[in-house]
Amino acid sequence: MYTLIQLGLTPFFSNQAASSAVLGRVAAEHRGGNYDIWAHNAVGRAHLPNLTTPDGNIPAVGDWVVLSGELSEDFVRIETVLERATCFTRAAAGRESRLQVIAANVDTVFVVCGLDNDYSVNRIERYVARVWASGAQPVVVLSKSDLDEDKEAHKAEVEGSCPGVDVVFLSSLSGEGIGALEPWITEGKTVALVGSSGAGKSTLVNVLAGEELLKTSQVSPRDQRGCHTTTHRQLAMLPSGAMLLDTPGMREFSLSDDEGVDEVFTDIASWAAGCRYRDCGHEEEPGCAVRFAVEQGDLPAERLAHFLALKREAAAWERRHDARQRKKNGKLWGQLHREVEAARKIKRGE
Ligand SMILES: Nc1nc2c(ncn2[C@@H]2O[C@H](COP(=O)(O)OP(=O)(O)OP(=O)(O)O)[C@@H](O)[C@H]2O)c(=O)[nH]1
Ligand SMILES: [Mg+2]
Ligand SMILES: [Zn+2]
Repeated sequence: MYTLIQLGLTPFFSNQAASSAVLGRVAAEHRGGNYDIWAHNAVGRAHLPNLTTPDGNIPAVGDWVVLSGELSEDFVRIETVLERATCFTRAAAGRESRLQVIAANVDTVFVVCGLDNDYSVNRIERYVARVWASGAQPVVVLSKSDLDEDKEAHKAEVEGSCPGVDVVFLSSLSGEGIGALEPWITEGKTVALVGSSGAGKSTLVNVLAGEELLKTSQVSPRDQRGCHTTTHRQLAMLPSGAMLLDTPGMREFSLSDDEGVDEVFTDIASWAAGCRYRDCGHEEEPGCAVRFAVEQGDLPAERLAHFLALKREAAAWERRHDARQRKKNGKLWGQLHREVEAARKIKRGE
């Protein structure tokens, strides 16, 4: 049982609610609008009858919410979702242009990547960009160091590709490097773990918790892929007083905007300051200092290629989203027009 402060409550959240409001934090989400809630010295369930709050919000794990009453009462409802301090989202799978909230109000995101077949610098860059966009601090956790002879070189490679981001390697099996996570797992802080299925996220949570809180399972021996063991997002309290938010492994996800991309590619941004045109796309434009840096061997061509690919991908998503939005607005106008026409007919007595 914990106080709200221990659960991570700060003035940013408490200032948004009346002092008499019953606050809680979403610890897990279940089907049918049911949520596990942590509140002041209480844990329990709350319900969201219409799947959204009266003001149209959908709570996510990590959210601070206003409850209709104490958790000890029957049928407690979630009334409001408080504004988020940070929010890690991704473009939802499928063609629909929708954003999915993966983790709300986390201080740090561990981007977990296995030092086995899972290892991919491009994927790490993509995740780190999303973390920068979320407002949380990214830390790259290279897991399964017991399987990798070149762990030092891989760590250096990731440090080079994500300037200013802490990178640690560790093994949940041997215990190597686990202590390096201490600065981020302190009392009242929340840390989300994201990455591919089988990267070792839940195993790491169990090691840090000192008990088997979460189910884990082996990656497939054939293609070394994980089998999506974790199926829902969930908070876990550590002995250190930090909260870990375990998430289901994600397949490749696309970027919904280019926020955070420049933060990962700060080197390209600083070369770009020398381009002739302020809005240089670093492709065909004359006087491009970025392409010049590549020609001079100061910037790896693959790094520029990946940067441009992420920018194009974000632009494509935004275009699709805009198109959908226009269609939706078009429908709305059509409906409004029909309603107005119907009202006129009634008025005219037709
Ligand atoms: N060799 C080695 N194996 C590890 C390590 N950490 C995790 N594993 C193994 O990797 C497999 C997958 O671990 P999980 O913790 O279930 O992976 P996950 O990231 O939670 O996967 P999903 O829940 O599917 O997203 C398990 O068989 C673990 O035992 C490690 O440090 N070293
Ligand atoms: Mg898992
Ligand atoms: Zn340029």
